[in-house]
Amino acid sequence: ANPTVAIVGATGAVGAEFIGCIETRNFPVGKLKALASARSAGKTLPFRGQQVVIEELTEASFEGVDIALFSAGGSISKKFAPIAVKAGAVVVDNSSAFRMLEDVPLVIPEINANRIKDHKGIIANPNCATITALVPLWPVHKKNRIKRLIISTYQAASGAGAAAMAELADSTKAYLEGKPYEPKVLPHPYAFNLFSHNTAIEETGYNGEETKVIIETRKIFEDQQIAVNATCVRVPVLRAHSESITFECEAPITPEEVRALLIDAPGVKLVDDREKNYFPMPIDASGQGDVLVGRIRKDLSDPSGHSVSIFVAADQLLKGAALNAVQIAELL
Ligand code: A2P
Ligand code: 11C
Repeated sequence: ANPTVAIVGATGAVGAEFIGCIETRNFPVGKLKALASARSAGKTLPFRGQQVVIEELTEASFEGVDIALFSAGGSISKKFAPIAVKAGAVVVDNSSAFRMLEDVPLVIPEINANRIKDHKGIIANPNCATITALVPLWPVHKKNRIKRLIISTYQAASGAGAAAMAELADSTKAYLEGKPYEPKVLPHPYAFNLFSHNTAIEETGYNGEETKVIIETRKIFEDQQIAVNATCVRVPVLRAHSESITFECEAPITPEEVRALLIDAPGVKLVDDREKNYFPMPIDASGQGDVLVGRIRKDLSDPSGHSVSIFVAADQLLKGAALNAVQIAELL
């Protein structure tokens, strides 16, 4: 029989995309359980032409569930993912709660699908900024080890949830109408502005998002020596993250070699038209599943010829979150 699938956080920005990906990819589902907070219980959402009644997430929610896709925040995952596993479900968790645990695979299917089989009930979906960078870097790393990586991100509202997307729209409207707007979700004015990522700054001087990119890269590439520097910034874009990436390889590498490695790489689409000045843009990345890659060029600050710079964009809610999780579920 087809599996019973639970969506934890079904009313959220990622939750809606879990359901969208299940529909568009024809993921076989016997029964869909939509779980959210008590605030949403009793409301309905559409699934394959029918209305599914949203249930309140409780400790009893996972009876009979085969696969549970979680995206309701780290504390909900911490409490309820072990309960789901105990009830017999396999959890694909989109939060950061379990990513760095040794017995939890951290999976990007294009890179390390082979790790899925090691799971003990929970498989972690990486951070969206990590996924967006690593999908195009993996074919390079496999061929010519990347020893150093510098990443600057331009991250969309969706990474902070549906309420942050609404805040971007509402505050922009207020700004254009000359009305005051008090930020409720993000810590700074969002309309016509950008700011350092809203996660807390740690002792290192790096914020939580930057630290995730650094440590998740090492775990996914299974390379503890790779040197990573990240600067993560929130920009007023709705749902696709962009990133400027410079990487230094162990052996010399040319932009042409990088292009050849990426042209047929899974999950990658080259958008690199110098004549038309047409490169990856979040508006093009939105709503599709590939990481767009362009601006492939020599890093002129490294005359030794070991370094290349690229610019990438990917839908944060799809490849950055829901699509990656559903791809993992498909492999399960
Ligand atoms: P709800 O809509 O009922 O609050 P986003 O990432 O877009 O902010 O969405 C967060 C998701 O997590 C929503 O589906 C939200 O449901 C869900 N959620 C938040 N708190 C809880 C909770 N205590 N129990 C279950 N689901 C929760
Ligand atoms: C953002 N990447 O864009 C974050 C959202 O660790 O999964 C997801 C945080 C995480 O703000």
